[in-house]
Amino acid sequence: MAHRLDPLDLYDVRSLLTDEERAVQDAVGRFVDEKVLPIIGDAFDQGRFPAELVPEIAGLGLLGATLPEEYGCAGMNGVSYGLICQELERGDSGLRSFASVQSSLCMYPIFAYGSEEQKREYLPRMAAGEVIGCFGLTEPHGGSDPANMKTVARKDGGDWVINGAKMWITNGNLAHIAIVWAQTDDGIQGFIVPTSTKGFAAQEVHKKMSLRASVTSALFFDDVRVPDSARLPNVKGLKGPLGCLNQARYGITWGPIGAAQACLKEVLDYTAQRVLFGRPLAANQAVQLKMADMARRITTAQLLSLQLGRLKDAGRLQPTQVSLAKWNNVRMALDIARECRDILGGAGITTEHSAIRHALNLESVITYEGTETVHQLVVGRELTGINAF
Ligand code: TGC
Ligand code: FAD
Repeated sequence: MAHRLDPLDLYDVRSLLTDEERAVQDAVGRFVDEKVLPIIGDAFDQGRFPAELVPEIAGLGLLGATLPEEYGCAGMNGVSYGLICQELERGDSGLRSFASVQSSLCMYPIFAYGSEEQKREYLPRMAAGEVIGCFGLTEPHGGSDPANMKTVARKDGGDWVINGAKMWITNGNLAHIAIVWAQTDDGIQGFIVPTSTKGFAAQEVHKKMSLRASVTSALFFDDVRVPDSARLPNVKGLKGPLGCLNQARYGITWGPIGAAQACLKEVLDYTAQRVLFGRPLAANQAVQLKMADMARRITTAQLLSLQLGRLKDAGRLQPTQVSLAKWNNVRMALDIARECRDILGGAGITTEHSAIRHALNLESVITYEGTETVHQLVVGRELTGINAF
């Protein structure tokens, strides 16, 4: 047989990366192999975020990786950020969530909308993992329609007084600061709220069957008073939070590729070893068809995200393009993880193998950062010019 291709990269997408991008992928990949994979099944079982990994994640420059070095960040390009997400999610979606929220939803708005003082105060310590952030946009009455938020910030002299609640907030109980989006007389505005502020409370969500190695919380604001210097001065309106989501969703198009690759690798190994009816499971046409179809879908997703990254680095990324890739790539990974769970048979139902953990995690990933339906409707609106929300 001719030279065997890499089953997890059939189109040699890696050859389209620069040396620097490949070095980033290798460094994060080593970290995931050595530090994440040995512990993550147990962390998921225990419903525990592996906080002990944060110093090394920060040490590798993975927090706020695309922001400039003058703020203590690594100054990488968008493709490198994507590869970071892909490798972290090959470990677990919860770990990638942690990095997405810290980087795209907390450091990015401070960088893009904050004052110089805010950038200098927070970004270096956030890059170092000393200050952890969370991002409060979703509210209990309906996350898909954030324009209808009820949380309000009222001006009181030189201060702002915030009242309301946020729901399903990643890192909520870990965070030192919350980026809080609230309705004001002047439209939606963002505030950097230290979680030690009087009137702020975070309550962890329990009984989760998904993203168990990640902290998810409800946030409550009861007359939370912050000075005007806590307000992000350079944006007003929904485009503030949606601009952050654009960054995070871009990374999320890459992450599930890693989860799908982990699942496919697992079933390639398993079906080669498992002998049924006198031959390896992998020798059955029905099984090969399924695995070939997984490789097809992974390859398509890889090329989609890489082109998205090149557009991002050229400053030409459009939100609709991100929506299409978030929809395609998360759906691809969720379906593959479920199919891999099936191929593993009974062995697929425990966290000794990763497929069920990835499948359960991806049930959150397909809902957060805009549900699959929301992204389909964004693409539909682009095609027709008609808003069907
Ligand atoms: P519309 O009222 O038309 O637009 C408002 C303004 O925003 C601008 N805009 C965007 N800007 C940047 N990026 C985007 N993706 C943008 N989409 C819209 C738009 O140009 C406009 O600007 P301006 O200057 O004219 O005021 O709003 P819309 O009709 O586009 O939005 C509707 C809809 C449904 C798409 C939007 O509300 C939406 O995306 N809903 C879903 C909400 C969502 O995704 N929430 C996620 C919460 S965070 C989270 O889930 C974190 S999980 C993290 C983890 O653990 O990894
Ligand atoms: P809803 O908006 O109530 O939607 C319910 C259903 O209705 C969905 O299937 C949706 O697709 C569908 N639907 C909605 N509108 C329409 C329509 N017009 N037409 C047809 N169908 C429609 N949010 C944050 O702000 N910060 C975070 O850090 C964060 N982390 C999260 C972590 C986890 C683990 C989870 C699960 C969620 C997180 N979220 C976070 C919230 C997430 O963004 C929301 O769950 C998501 O936006 C959907 O909102 P919802 O859950 O209120 O569902």
